[in-house]
Amino acid sequence: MPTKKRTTNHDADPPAHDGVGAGGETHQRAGGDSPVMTSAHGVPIEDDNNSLRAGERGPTLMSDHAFREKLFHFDHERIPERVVHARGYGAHGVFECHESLADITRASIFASAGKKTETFVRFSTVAGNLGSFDLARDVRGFATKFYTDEGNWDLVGNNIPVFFIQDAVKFPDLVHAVKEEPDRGFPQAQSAHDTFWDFASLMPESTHMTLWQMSDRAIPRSFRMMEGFGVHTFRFINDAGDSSFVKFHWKPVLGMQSVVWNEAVKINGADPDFHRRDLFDAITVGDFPQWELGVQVFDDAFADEFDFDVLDATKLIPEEIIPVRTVGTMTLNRLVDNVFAEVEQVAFMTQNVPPGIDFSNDPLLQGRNFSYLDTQLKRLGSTNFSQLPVNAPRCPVAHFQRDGHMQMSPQPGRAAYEPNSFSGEYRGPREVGAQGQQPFPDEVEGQTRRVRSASFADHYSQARQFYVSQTPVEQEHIVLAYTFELGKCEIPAIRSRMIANLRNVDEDLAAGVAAGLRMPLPEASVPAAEPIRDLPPSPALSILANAKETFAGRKLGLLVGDGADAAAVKRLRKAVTKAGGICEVVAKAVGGATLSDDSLLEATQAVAGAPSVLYDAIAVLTGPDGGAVLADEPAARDFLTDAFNHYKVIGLGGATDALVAAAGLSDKLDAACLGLDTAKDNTAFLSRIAGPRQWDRDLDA
Ligand code: HDE
Repeated sequence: MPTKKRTTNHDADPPAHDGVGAGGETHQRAGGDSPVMTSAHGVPIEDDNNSLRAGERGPTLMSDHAFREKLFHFDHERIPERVVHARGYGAHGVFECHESLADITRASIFASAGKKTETFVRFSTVAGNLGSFDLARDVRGFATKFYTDEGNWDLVGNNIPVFFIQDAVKFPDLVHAVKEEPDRGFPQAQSAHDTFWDFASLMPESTHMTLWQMSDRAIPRSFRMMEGFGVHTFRFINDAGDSSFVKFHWKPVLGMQSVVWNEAVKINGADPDFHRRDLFDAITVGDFPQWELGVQVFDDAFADEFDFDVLDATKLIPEEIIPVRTVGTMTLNRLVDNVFAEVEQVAFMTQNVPPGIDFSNDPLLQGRNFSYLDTQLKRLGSTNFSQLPVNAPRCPVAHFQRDGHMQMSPQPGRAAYEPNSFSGEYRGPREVGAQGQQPFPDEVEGQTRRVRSASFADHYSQARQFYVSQTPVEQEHIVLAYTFELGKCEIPAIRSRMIANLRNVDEDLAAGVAAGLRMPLPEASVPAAEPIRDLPPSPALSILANAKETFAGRKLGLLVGDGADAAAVKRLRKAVTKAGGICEVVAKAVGGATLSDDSLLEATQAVAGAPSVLYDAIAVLTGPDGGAVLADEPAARDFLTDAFNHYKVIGLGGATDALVAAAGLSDKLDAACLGLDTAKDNTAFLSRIAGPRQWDRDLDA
C-alpha cells in the first residue's frame, strides 16, 4: 500500500502574532502565497486583528462593517442537524458497471459494461447527535448518490438489511424512543435505555431488527468493512416496460470486520472519530475503499410464493434463495474539500430515482418518499438546495421552477411557463414522453383503509433464522448485548417484556439474557402470527463465517521499547505494509524509541494516547532496558492486557517478559501470542493476523 502523506502545506515557523494589523500594500497579494483577505463582498480587509475603536481604549464602533459582517456570518454558521443520522462522514467516488443490465432495467447507469458514474457516499450513525462518537452500538447509514446521466439516483440505505418498523407512520415514535429521553436529555447515541426498549418490546415487529442491532453488525470495525443494503424492495423497469423486483446490496471488498463491545466502549473514549479517521486515512494514502454492488432480482411469481411479504421491510430474502448478482464496483477515491459544504449539505432523497428504477408499495418506502424532501427544506433552508454543488446533477437540468431563497442560477428565457408560443432561447424546455421517468402502471384495488396486511404478521421467524445463522461466538455476543442494553433499563417490566418476546425467537437466547440479568424467565408473549419454526440457517448472515483471510486495510499497533532489535522492527513494518496493512509505531513518548543500532524510530503515537483498542492486532518489540521501562508504564500494561482480553493476536519480540508479567499475562499466553524474534516468526505472525481473532481464548485462566 502506498504511504503517501496528505500535504499539509504547514509553515513550521510562522511569524509570531503581534496583534498589529497587516496594513500597507494589500491589493493583489498579502505576502508569500496568501491571497488578499476580503469581506464577503470582495472589499480588501485592512486589519483582521483589531476592531474599529473610538480612541485607543474606547468603545467599538458600529461603523466597523468588516467586524460586523464577520460576526454576523459566524452567528449563522450552524444549520439544524439531521433529526436522525446526524453524525456522518462522506467521500466522493466512482461506480463502474460490470455488465449491461439493459434486459431488466433501462437505468442508464447499468447500460453497458465499463460505464462509469460519479458517486458521493455518506456513512452515519443513526441515534447520536452531530458531536457524538463513532463506535455507538447503532445501525450505520450507507447513503449513496449516483450522479447518473439521467438524473441523480439516491440509494439511501443502511448496513442492516431490515428495519425496526413496517409503516412510516411509526417512524417519529421510533426515533423519539431511541433519542435522548426528553425530560433529562440523555443518554446520548445509544439504545441502552428504558424508552427504546419500552417501544421495541411493545412493537414485536422490531424484534428481527433488534437481533441485528445486538449483533456485531452494529459495531463495525470500519465503514470500509461493512455491508450496505437498500432494504426495501424496488422495481427495475426495462425499455419494453417490463418490471422485476430488486433488492440492492453493497459488499465490501475487504470483507466484514467488527470490534467487540468492550473495545467499542474504549474506542469511543480514545478516538471518538475512529471511523471517520479510518476513512480519511485510507483515502489519503490511496488505499481506496471498494464495494461491489449486488442485486437480488425476482418476479411476481416469486413474490407471491415467498414465505414473507416482499413489501415488508422487517424481512429479507436469504441469499441462498435468491443469490446476489454482482453488477458493479464502487470506489471511494476522493476526500471532500470541506465537510460542511459536502457531508453536511448533501441531501439524500429516496424519491430520487432515474428512469428504469421505481418504487414498490412498501409502506415504509412510500413514507420515506415524503419525508426526505421535506426534511431538506428544514435543514438547508431553501427549495434551491438541489443547486448546491454536492447535490447538483451532473446532467443538464431544465425546468420552469423559478426564484426562491439563494437562487444560484440566472435562469435565462422570457417565458417561465408552459405552454408558451416563444421559440429559440425564449422557449424553454418541454417534456419528452417515452424518454421521461414513467411510473410503473401498478394495478391497485381494495378499500381505502388504515390496515396492516396479515402478510406482515410473522415477526419472529426471520429473527430466529438470523440467530441460528450465527456462529456460537456471535450468538454469545448477541446474548451479552441484550443483557447489557436491558440491564441499563431501570424498569424491570420492560426487561421482562423484551425477554418474553425473545422466547419466541430462541429459548436459549431468552434464557441466556434472563440469566445475565438474574431475572426469572417470563412467560413467552403471544405472537401475532404463529412463527414458521424451521427456517434453515442462512450462512450469508454471519460475519465470522464469511471473514476474509487478509490483513489488508487493517492496522497493527507496534509498541516499541528502547533497545528493540532494529532489524526485527524493519522486517515487521515491511511485511505488514506488503500485506496491505498499516503498521503504526507506538512508544512511551511520541518522540520515539532508540533501537539496537542507536537509530531513533519516531512514533506516531505515545502509548498513553494509543490504547490497543485502536488496532486490529498488536506487537511489542523491545530491548532489555525498554522492556522494564514499559512495564512501569500503566498505559503500556493496558495495551497488552486489553489486546489479550479482546482476543487479539499478539506478537512479542525481544525482552518483553517484564511487561508481560506486569500485564498479568505470564501464565496466560496462548497460541495467538507469537514470538517475533526471527524471520520465520515474522512470517507466522503475518499469516496469523490475517485470520480471525483468538475467539476460544480462555479469559478466566
Ligand atoms: Fe431515513 N431519514 N427514514 N431511513 N435515513 C433520514 O433525511 C425516514 C429509513 C437513512 O447521510 C432523514 O436527510 C423515515 C430506512 C439514511 O444524509 C429523514 C423513515 C433507512 C439517512 C429520514 C426512515 C433509512 C436517513 C433525516 C421511515 C434504510 C441519512 C435527515 C419510513 C433503508 C442520509 C435526512 C444522509 C435520513 C426519514 C427509515 C436510511 C428525516 C420517515 C428504512 C442512511 O428524512
